Amino acid sequence: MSYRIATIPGDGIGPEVVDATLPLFQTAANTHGVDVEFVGYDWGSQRYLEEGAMMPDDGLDHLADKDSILLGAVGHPEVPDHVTLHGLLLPIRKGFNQQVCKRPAILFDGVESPLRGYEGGDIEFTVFRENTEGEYSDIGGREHVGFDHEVAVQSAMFTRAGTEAILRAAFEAAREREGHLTSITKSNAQAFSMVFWDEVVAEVAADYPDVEVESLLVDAASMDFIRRPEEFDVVVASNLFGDILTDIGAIVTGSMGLAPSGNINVDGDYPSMFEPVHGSAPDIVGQGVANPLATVLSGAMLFEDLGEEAVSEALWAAVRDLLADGDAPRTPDLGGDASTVDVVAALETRL
Ligand code: GGG
Repeated sequence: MSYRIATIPGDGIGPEVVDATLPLFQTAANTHGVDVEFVGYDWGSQRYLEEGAMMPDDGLDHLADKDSILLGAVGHPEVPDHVTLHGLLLPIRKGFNQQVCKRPAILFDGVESPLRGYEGGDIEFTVFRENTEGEYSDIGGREHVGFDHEVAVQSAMFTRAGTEAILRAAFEAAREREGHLTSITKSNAQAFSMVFWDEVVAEVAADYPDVEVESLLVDAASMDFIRRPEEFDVVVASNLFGDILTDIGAIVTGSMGLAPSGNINVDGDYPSMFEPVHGSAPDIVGQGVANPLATVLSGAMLFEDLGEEAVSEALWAAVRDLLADGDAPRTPDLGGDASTVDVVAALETRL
């Protein structure tokens, strides 16, 4: 098989982790008889500063004919965060109907959790985050700007189709793992959207009698991600709650630098997009020490999504093996002093 994959390195450490890992993906693919062509797009904050837009008006047209998309990071000290998100990341997620965001949190062998008493293999869950609506809906506005009576309104929109799509994806995953599902809400306070969410959970659950369902308020869930992370299996949450919870999931499993994600177009009409959960990390940009493993695992998820299981498995196995080896190089976020390229080179030898 042969694939064309769009790459958008983006801002900050995005180009460092994407540029370093593309040859690794090429090797993994070729080793398993898969051809890959990477088509790069230098969109992001630098383009915004020079031309006034993060990507061209017809940006989605450039991506639409690709088999998949790999993105690095967005965020720049001189560009407001809402501009970077609304100028690049969100138009792709929404424009390509990537309703399902899948974010695994795994405590790998050889990685230390900041939580006492946990070791490799103890924590492994996946958060399914609704990805195109909810609290990220572009509905609202500002009035009377600059006056004492200035108003800002931001509405959250939950559609039946979007809510059902994320819930079905999560229930399917729970069934496949023979596991259980935790639905996150704030339905005690948000009596419209979250009560609706609970109702759709109950409807969808009727189709999955084999899946045990637990419901948690997001405040309790945030606490329990730290207090009892080993008890989670498949977690499903709205756009904002999912974003917040996945940062907690990343840190309790050792580092933001290990957390991959996939933004999935479930009906296959448009390309899906894969990206490390971490942002552009301006504090370490240019030092060459960004952890490439979240990008490598995002690539593994990308190949799995394309149906290239062998390539995906090879990348997962290389990462597992590297982390389990106490003598292997690791970047400073994992307590080592290796560079991004050292880690990629050590992975290359394991493919
Ligand atoms: N690697 C993706 C990235 O740069 N994310 C930055 C971010 O702030 N994302 C917010 C979100 O995923 O909603």
